Amino acid sequence: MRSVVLFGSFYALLALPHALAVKSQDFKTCSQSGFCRRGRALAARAQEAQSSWKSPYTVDPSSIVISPEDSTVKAAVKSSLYPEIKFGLELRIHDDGVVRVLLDEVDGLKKRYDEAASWALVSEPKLSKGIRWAAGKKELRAVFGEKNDIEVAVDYDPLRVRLRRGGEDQIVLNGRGLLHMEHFRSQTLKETIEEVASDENAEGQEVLQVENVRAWFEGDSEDAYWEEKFSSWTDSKPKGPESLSLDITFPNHGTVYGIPQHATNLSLPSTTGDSPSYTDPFRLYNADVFEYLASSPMSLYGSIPVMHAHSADTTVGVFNAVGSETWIDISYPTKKSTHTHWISESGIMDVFLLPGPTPEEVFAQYARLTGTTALPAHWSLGYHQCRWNYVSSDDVRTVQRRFDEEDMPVDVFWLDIEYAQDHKYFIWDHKTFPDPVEMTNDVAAAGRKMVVIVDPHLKRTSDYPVYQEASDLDILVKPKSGEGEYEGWCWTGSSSWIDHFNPASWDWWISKFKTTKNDTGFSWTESTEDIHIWNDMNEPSIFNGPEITMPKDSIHHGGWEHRDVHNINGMLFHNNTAQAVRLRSDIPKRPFVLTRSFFAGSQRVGAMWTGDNLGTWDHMAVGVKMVLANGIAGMAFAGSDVGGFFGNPEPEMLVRWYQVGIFSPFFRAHAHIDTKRREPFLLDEPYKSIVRDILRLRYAMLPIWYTAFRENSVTGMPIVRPHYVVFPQDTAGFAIDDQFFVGSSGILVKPVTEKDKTEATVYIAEDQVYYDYFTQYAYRGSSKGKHITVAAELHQVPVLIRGGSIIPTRERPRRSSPLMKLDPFTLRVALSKTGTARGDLYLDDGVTYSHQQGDFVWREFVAEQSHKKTTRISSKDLASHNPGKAVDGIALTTFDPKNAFAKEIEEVRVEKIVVLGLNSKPRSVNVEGGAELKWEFVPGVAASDKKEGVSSVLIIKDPKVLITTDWAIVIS
Ligand code: NBV
Repeated sequence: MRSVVLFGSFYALLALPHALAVKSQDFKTCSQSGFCRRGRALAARAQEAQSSWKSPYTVDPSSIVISPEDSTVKAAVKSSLYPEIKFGLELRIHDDGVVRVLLDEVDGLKKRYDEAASWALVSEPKLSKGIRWAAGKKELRAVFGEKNDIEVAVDYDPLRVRLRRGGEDQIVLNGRGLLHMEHFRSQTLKETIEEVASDENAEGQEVLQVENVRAWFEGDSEDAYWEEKFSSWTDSKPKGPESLSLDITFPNHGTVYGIPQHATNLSLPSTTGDSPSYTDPFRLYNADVFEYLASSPMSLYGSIPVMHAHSADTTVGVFNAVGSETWIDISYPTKKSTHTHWISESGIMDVFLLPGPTPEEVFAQYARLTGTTALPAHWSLGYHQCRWNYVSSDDVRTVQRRFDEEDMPVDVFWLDIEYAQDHKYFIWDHKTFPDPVEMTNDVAAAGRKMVVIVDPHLKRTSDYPVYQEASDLDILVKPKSGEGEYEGWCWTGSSSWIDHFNPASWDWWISKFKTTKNDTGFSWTESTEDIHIWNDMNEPSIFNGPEITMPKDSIHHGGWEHRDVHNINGMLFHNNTAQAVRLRSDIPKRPFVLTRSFFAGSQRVGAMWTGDNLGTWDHMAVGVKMVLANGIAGMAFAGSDVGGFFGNPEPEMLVRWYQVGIFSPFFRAHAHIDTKRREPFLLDEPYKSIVRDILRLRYAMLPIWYTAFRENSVTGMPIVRPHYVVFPQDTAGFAIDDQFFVGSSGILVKPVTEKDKTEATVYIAEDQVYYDYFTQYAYRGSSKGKHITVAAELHQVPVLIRGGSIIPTRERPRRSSPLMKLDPFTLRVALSKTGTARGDLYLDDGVTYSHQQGDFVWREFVAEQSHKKTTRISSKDLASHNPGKAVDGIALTTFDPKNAFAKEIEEVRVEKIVVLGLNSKPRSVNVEGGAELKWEFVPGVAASDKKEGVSSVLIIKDPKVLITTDWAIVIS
């Protein structure tokens, strides 16, 4: 158990490298969790029985009800083990081909939790019309999809659900017969059966047989059905056993990704089968795992039950909408198939089958279900400087001044828990922060923001209005008795937690963030609209709770146990906080709220980070993989603490970590309270100058990041894209998780995450030219895939531009990103081997929601070669050229390229165009129909050459064209 009393020595210990080790005894292994043990034992019995194993679950064909108008089908299911228990199966086909499979107990003794999907889904999905189901003797089938090539089949005996394409099974539920929905029972049921057995002979015989079958399927003891102990805690389990075991097989996919968050490879290692990589299943149970391991299937702070299954032919996905603790075993019986086994503690079965067949379509299908990342405030893509803690307003001002003196850009300064008096969030400690509003205004004067922490634990004291009001309103989580307030221990000492599942808490919580006085009691008048929020500890982390969290038998709104909603809990706190920040201003502004805990759907709310990583090379490397995995599951706005939270990174490590950070969607440096100060201006040379250049590179590339965020907000395509997403057919790249592309820009990055490196190996999947971003060296890939070696001295981060891309940047160093609003652009035209290129650029005011009314600029740049051996580079408005496609819900047919935002930036110029890989020195370069421009040509390797070497470079200085208007430049 953690203690907050031993502050000094406790923190000091954390900062020491030798003390860095996870306290694994604080967290359950599968064998210490009753339902996981039962689920795995079931799988072991099936494995042993091999072909004689048969699932006891069957569909009653006579019960099938097909409703053609809304494409659903319902059927009664029973288990031969418990013939008296009724289950209901329902299948729904959505209009985009996603199939939703639900199974619940009917008329049970109690109700299973069935609301997980309703928190995750953006809205109730639209169902497909007019699907024709055919109920045969052995199976029920429907064929659908745009090309009529998807088929869903429900086998009756045993129950099995199969999603098929091209006549082949893609996803199979219960194919291995591990489905088991533990029905609600009374603790005395077993005795009743035994009585029957001894009382009535003939029938008794039958009951005994059932008992034997039960033992064969379920095991012969009631393992942790009614109570469970872990360490010093007892879980009272008032509802008894109610777990759900489900096997999901991908018979034609040999690689699976997703189910964040775990510190592990992107391509998920096996946990069962022959020589598994891990011995425990992957666990999804939001947890504050102190000093987590850099490779482990253990739970971390967030859980997204989404998995991609991938092969060179197709990609499919599953979203298992369950909010309770879930363990997932993975094995690869062959190179081309995957077995997974999902074991959840409670809840109905509610599984969405995503048919793909490409990664892009799986992302779109999942995005239609749970939404995309809302387009964030532009400034939130800048650099965030955090530390536990900047100790006073003057400290904040000094840090800001030092950044300015050293010409280092930064957008946001953060305050951790020590700003708050006795950790009563919102309440400034006036001894150290006497002037919070003035301090924030000083930061805002340079276009910057502050982010201040608000944790979910409320100090239980009547002099804390936030707690007192919540207590008076009776909106706090209740203990297992269902009466009073659950009390636990956190930074604040004795604490209680708002029940964000209770709708009565929503408006009240929103009112706490108002910056003016209102009649709902406390409001945060000592705050401004330049203060945004950080939600930490929302798993929730509770120092004296089982596994450092809330007891599972605590009670939420509607009488649900915490066990049912644990993994959703953090998302609701995050969501309600983001709503509050959005609604505090008269003209709603995009909120920035960082969360540590998350669930499916959290992407709609804001950014996440990977929690308390360690200042080690391993943690730096795994952070990259974790950010990629989060993107696979929709949580695209992700990053890891730059520098590592624990420990004191040496300068080399810190430099490398900044190189990782600038290529993360969320870019924040953070450090534990007992670490040495390590703001980049404190570094000695040459490190300081190297980091300054790294920060400036992030700022120069903000147009690329913002354009990638825009695309993600519309399509769900990840912001940082692993290899398989970009080259789904290249089997050699399926396991690559240490290099990635930034959006659709064509920027390929391979950060260095090892000590003493001077070179890096980058995998190129295609027969294309790739240019070094800094040296313009042209590398050649191969259609068979090729590894190239690139220079990676400490000041060099391997960044390549894929031939065929046009990269917009803004290269004037500024103090913060809002100050770049009117800065000119540079376009890097990286010609493909056939002499073409394209790129796009999205811009808007970055703050309000006016882009949803059409106030934005979306340009496409194209380089083409004409027959006369001229290269024409043009810019056109992309929005009005894409009628029918929606940007954030706007029908682009009504788009006005001269909208209010476009007018604000109408004078913004393109100040430089750099063309890489031209064949020869041009004779002339001019704006189409206009005068000759100023240009310079350095000969070198051409894009169409076979050889490698520094490419030819044409620099057009001040091409006299604007960013918002159509133009063409002709190079002949
Ligand atoms: O609020 C203090 C820290 C915070 O700095 C960190 O980023 C969080 O992940 N917080 C955890 C609480 C405890 C850390 C030991």
